[in-house]
Amino acid sequence: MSSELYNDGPVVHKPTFIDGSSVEIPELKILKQNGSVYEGSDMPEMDEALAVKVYKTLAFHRVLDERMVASQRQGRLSFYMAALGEEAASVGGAAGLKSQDMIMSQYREQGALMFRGFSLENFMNQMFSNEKDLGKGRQMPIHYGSSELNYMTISSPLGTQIPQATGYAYGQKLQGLDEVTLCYFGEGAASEGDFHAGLNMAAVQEAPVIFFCRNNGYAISTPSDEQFRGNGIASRGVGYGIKTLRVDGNDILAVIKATQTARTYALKENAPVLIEAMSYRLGAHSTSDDPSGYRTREEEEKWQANDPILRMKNWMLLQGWWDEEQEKSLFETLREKVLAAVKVSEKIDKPHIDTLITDVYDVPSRQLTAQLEQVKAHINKYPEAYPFTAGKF
Ligand SMILES: Cc1ncc(C[n+]2csc(CCOP(=O)(O)OP(=O)(O)O)c2C)c(N)n1
Repeated sequence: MSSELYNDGPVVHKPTFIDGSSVEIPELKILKQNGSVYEGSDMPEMDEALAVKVYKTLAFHRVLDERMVASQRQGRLSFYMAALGEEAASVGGAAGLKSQDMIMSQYREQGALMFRGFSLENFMNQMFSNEKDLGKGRQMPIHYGSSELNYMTISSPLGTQIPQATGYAYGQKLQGLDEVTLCYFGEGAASEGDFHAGLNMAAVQEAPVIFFCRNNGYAISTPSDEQFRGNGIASRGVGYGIKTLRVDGNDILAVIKATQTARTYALKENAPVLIEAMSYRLGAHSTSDDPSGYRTREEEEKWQANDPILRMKNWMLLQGWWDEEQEKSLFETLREKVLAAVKVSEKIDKPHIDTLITDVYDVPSRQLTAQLEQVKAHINKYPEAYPFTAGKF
């Protein structure tokens, strides 16, 4: 292929810069904050049962976040990351997929896992690193994963899941499966080299992967105007030859519609899609952060008025699919359940010490086995210094 391919623009005879202002990126919006729908909107495929499931997932997300931030403040939990104000992006993304699709995420997309049915106990056991944790207590809280639910285990290094998602989707295509991979990341992570590798590879290898960027305005304390100077993340998709959609990330109907459309396109054309969901990180970056040091109350208040959960609730009320009575009882029940689950999970034993060396390799090496014996001898010598493990082996 030659460069003639893309010389379909006008010819000029003086040096002429092109810049972002020559590309306008529309933002898909379907639902207004008062619950009414913009005239002429294409609605997502969603019946009452799905809508109720989506709404209950959003509510669970809000309650879990509130309770776990509080638990961390009480010192019961080492760390937590809430997704306050951004719940529609992850829940809506998962609701636009089929259950066989793979999801690879960053760390603020627990809503997708909730939508897929990861149990309250599974969330708790991971956060409390106890012996029932599917990840055997090895990772920090919120690094969930579930092979049963096609949700790849989260890892901390930013952006690494992006080229991996491309590879996974390429494998799905080669096997002729009716599946796509959806890969979540933040606008900060999109500055990593892995973002560029992953998108270019997906375009060239024609992989059915949906790149789903949550643009919430901040990467910890870094505002997005210190992160990049282009027109968000969406403008980059065009440069890689990837079909791109920008969507209001606080509009659950728009997010579901965008994801459903992206899935259909990715499967039919064997090609990637980039979705940029515009939102705002209303809470702190994590329980180790305090945003009052780098942004204003006024800015936060403006976004509080855009609450995605309230927006969906208003729509559900107008549809006649929800009422205030159900609302009250749902939130009360959820709060009780989450609190009860904390009390159970925090008391469950830590994983057995032998699991320290399993899964490093397929079979523990001789060196690892010898090191474990040394650790055990040490603990036996100073049992009072190891309250969780002493006396267990
Ligand atoms: C490779 C790498 N660099 C730095 C970090 C530290 N870090 C953790 S989260 C974060 C900010 C990410 O921001 P963004 O991708 O916008 O997601 P958000 O937290 O806003 O949801 C950084 C810099 C990391 N985990 N990995």
